[in-house]
Amino acid sequence: PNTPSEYYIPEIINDEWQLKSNQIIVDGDEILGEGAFGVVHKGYIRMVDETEIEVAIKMLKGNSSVEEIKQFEHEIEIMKSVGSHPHLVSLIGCCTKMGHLGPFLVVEYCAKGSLLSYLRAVWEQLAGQPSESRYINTPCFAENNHTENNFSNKLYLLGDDIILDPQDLLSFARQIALGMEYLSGLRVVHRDLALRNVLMCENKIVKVADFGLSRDVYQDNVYLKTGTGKLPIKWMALESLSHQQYTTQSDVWSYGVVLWEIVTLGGNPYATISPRDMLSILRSGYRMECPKNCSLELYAIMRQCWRDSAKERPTFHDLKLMIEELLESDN
Ligand code: ACK
Repeated sequence: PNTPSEYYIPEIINDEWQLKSNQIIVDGDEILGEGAFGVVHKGYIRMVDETEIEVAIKMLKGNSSVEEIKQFEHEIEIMKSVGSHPHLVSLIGCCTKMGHLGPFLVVEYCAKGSLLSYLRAVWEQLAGQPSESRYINTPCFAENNHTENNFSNKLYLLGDDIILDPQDLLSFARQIALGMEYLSGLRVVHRDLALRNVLMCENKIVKVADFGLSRDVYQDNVYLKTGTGKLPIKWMALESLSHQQYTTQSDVWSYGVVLWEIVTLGGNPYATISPRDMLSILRSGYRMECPKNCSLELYAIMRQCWRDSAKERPTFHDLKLMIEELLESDN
């Protein structure tokens, strides 16, 4: 039940992460993302030497429930305990006071936004127009399979002058596996690993974000409302759908869907299947097909991630090694 937040007085943890409000400059005009109970703003942090660094500031909306505030505080605590890793979006500071801004969370700014929107932009450049189904026109891993189109092996992102090639796609997959290997080593389960939660920085560096459970529903159409909140059904492992079990091995299942999203340049998984039918369809043994232009080797990795039995799926360490092997053989 939603209790109004005015009755909730959060604990103020005065540690080195606590920021003072005069250190923070929120760019009120620049909203990076807006979800059901939170907003992500672009902002700046003023350092002691008066320099300013770009940051992303995640804050709750005014009408949040106690449950939402508690979840948010939980996310902050998880981020504090995780520390920094090159492939995880790291915490810069926070404010747990209920001020006119607080509580809020300050994380590093990833200039290119989510990898999902980035790859969809690449796809649109290629195809000339948006489409719900992005199975085709993905010229990755083109040597060893049935290419329908004669694209060159490089993808050009016009306007930005960035060239993206098949190696880059594998490199994204590797970087995500590295971040997840670290997170799983700390026994933190992500629960919402999906391309929309992978952010991109300069130099084709990608980082896993939103690992504190307080997921917000920035893309309403992919989360299905259930008794316990909204769930990203099409990224969820069988045991998460059937028994609400979330483990590192269910994150591995989601990683398999992420691989599929990368290869299809931001395709919609199980596009023709209703979220309500997902459990029975997966139980019947159905899995997504090999996307056109995806190598059989990479598809075999996805299929291992989607094994019924959680313990038979690879670990993130195994996945990192498998992707590295593909990267080497592609050279
Ligand atoms: O694809 P986007 O523009 O990039 O839309 C999402 C949106 O907010 C909801 O998550 C953007 N976003 C979130 N965190 C950050 C961040 N740390 N740096 C840059 N953009 C971010 C994301």
